[in-house]
This record gives sequence, structure tokens and C-alpha cells, in this order.
Amino acid sequence: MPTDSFVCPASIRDRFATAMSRMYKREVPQYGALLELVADINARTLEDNPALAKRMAAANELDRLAVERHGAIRLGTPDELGMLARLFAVIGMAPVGYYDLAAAGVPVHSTAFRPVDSDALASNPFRLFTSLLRLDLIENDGLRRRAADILAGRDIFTPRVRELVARHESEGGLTDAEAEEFVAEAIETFRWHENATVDYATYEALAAEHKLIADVVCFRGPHINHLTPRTLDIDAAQAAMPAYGMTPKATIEGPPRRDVPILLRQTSFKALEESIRFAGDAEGRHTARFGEIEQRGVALTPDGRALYDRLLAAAKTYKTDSNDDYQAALAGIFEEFPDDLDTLRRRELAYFRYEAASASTIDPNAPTDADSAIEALIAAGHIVAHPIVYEDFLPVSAAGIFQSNLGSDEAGEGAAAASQSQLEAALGRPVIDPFALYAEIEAESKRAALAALTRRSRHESA
Ligand code: OOG
Ligand code: NI
Repeated sequence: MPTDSFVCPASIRDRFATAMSRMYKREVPQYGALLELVADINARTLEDNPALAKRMAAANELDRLAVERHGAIRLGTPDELGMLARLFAVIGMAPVGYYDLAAAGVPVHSTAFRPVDSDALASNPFRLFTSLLRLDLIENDGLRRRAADILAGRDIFTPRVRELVARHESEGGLTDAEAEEFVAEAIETFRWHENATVDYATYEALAAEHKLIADVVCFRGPHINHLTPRTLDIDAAQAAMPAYGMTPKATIEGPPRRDVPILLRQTSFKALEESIRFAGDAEGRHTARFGEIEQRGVALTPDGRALYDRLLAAAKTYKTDSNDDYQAALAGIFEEFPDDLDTLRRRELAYFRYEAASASTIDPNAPTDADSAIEALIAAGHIVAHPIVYEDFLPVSAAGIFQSNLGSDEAGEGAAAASQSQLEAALGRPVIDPFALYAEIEAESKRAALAALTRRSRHESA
């Protein structure tokens, strides 16, 4: 079969993300309200701030905004993670980053499946925070074996999606009809089930160990537990939540409001209490699913990240339930973090994508490799530097979200050392280093911008 009859991964990813969003809206109607709120705030923000609209359009970031979401799931076994990695390869999503949640008292470790190159990110950046339960952190032997047995008895993938993944691997792609079927089958894995696979006593025993263990082990599959749209003004979104029928958590997580947003800021509404039918027909309640909003900023270099970590740690000692007080304190602490694009770039605190200004030409014999030459080209308007959007998650924030979501702050006893290699063995591949991805996009764009300028100049002088 000629390859041009295959659908490109980005297109299948777009259909998949749309189907997931539609399914979650049916399952959790408040998510629909959240999407409306974010769409309203984004429209207003762009209207009130033409410079932002212009900058985002120039950076090719506006189109994806309406479809941009992240979600989260929790898996039970290494085999499930291995199969999920193969499934996501079909839609151009690879595991990026390693998040050790044991450090925060949550018995999972995680990675984020997401597209990695600029074009794929610009078309639909759908990301899924994917956690794997660490049974080794359950101290009770009997309970650990019981959980392992229950998990061994389920298959979270449909037989047909397994066939289509294998077909994609052997043929190198999927036809349009296969892609349609793939999407319909793939979302089955993430559907909510009101019926638990275990009896009430088993659920209670697992929940007593950690609520998250019960959430992973007692159901037929890893239900999607939230889908998060991206807002351009999270402070406005937080303030508007009650008017849309949602009660936000007390404080916005992550960095403070700034002229140049960095990394990401998040807020959420509390998990829903849902009724569950257990084996033996008992009724019970379970909290797993919630709603979340995020605002994304520029990706930080390792130096920028170190500064962020240090300042956030300083803010951690400041405990308050008043978002206004917390944000004011945070803003004070973050005064040390430069807040203009030029300084962030020159001090290499954040990543940038370089682009040759249209119609610009330069002396074809001028040296362009030194940083000073680039600076001169930027100053002269020949090269434009766009901040690169942070596409990943905050480890600290992830833990924070787990906590607010589970409705408790179970502390971290028995937290074991990071075991990235175990997660990678399950994935069947190493996780990609997010810093390396941003650095690569930056370096490649710099080369391409300079090459474009030099090429045009040669044409003109020829
Ligand atoms: C994952 C929480 C992580 C975020 O936005 O940091 C996350 C979970 O609760 O399963 O989605
Ligand atoms: Ni989230």
C-alpha cells in the first residue's frame, strides 16, 4: 500500500483529543461549563490585549488554543504502560519527562505523553499525564498480592485496538477508515465505569492504604480523571469560576502573575463524589474526577528552573487560604526573577525560537555564529525571538493536584527512591528529557533563521 493513503499521526491525534473531550463532557457536564468559561476568558483577553494576540499569531500559537488540553490517567501494571506507549506512538505522542510522586507521598511514578516537534505541537499539543501505580510501595504483603491479582485479571484495551496498533507497526500507518476505528476503540480505555470490579470490603482495604490505590485497582480501566483547557488569564478564570457554577480550590498553584508568564499556573475545582456499585451490589462513594484550568508560559532552561525552584521553595513557608495574600507574597518573592523577554533570553533563563524576519537580508560574509552577532541581528530587527511555550507539567504541582483531588493530604511515609529505569523498562524505551527537546528546538531555529537570512542575501547580491 502506498504510504500516501495513510493518515498522518497529527490528524489521528486531533480526532482522538476531540473524541476524548466529547466523552468527558458527557461524563462530567461541569467540564463543558469549564470549556465555556475558558473560551469566554480567552476571547476577552485577546480582545483587551491586541499585542498578545499579535504575538501569539506571529508565533503560530493562536490556532491550537481552542483545542489545547491536557488530561491525566493512572495505570496499574507495567504491561498496561507498555501497551499504552505503543498506542500513543500511533498518534505521535512520546513519553517526556520523569515525575517521581513517591517523594510527595503518592505511590506512583509518571511521565507525560505528548507530541515533541514544533509542527506537531502547533497543530494539536494534546498531552496525557500518565502515572503507574507502584505496588512495591504497599507495605502490607497480603494487600499487595491481592491488588496484583486483581490487576492481572483485567485488560484495559479492546482486542480491536490491539490489532490496529499492531497493524500500524507492521504497515507503517493507518488508513482513514482504520484511523476512525482506532479512535473509537482507543477512547474505550479511558471511559468511566460506575461498576467497580471488587467488593466493598476490598475497596475499603485498598483505600485505607491510599485512596489512589483504590482508584487504580478497583475499576475496569484507567478512567480519564480530568481534562484541562488552557486559559490566557488564570486569575480572571479563577475569579469567574463561581459564576459558572464551580468552586475553585483556594489558591492558584505555580508561579505568580507576571508580564512574561513562565512555566504554568493551575487551578482546579474539587473532585466529584460519585456513586459506585460494588460487586455484591453494595453502593458506595468514590472521588476521582475533577476539573482544572491552566495558563502556560515560557519554558525555562535548567538555570531558569533552578531559580524558579528556589523561589517557590521560599514561598512554601507562606501558608494561607487567601489566594490574594498568597499571590501577593509570591509576587514579592519572585521579584528576583527577571520579567522581560530580553533579559530572560540574554541570561539564558528561558528558551526561545528564532525566526528570520520576512524580507530581511544581511551581509552574506558577516560572521553570524557568535552570540553577539545574533544579538545584533535581533536588535536590527532581522531576527525575531519567540518565547517557547512550556509543554510539560510541574512535578510539585502534579503532587499538589493529586492531593487536592483525592480530598486529603496523606503524608509520604515509605517514599522510595526514584526508579526511572523501572518506568522506562515498562515503557520499552527511555523517557525523553524535556530540556533537551526545548534546547533542540531553540538551536535548530537559530540555525534555520541564520541560513534563511544568508540565503536571501546571496540571492540579492548575485
Ligand atoms: C495527575 C495529576 C497531574 C497536573 O496537571 O499536574 C496533573 C493525576 O491526578 O492523576 O494532571
Ligand atoms: Ni492536570
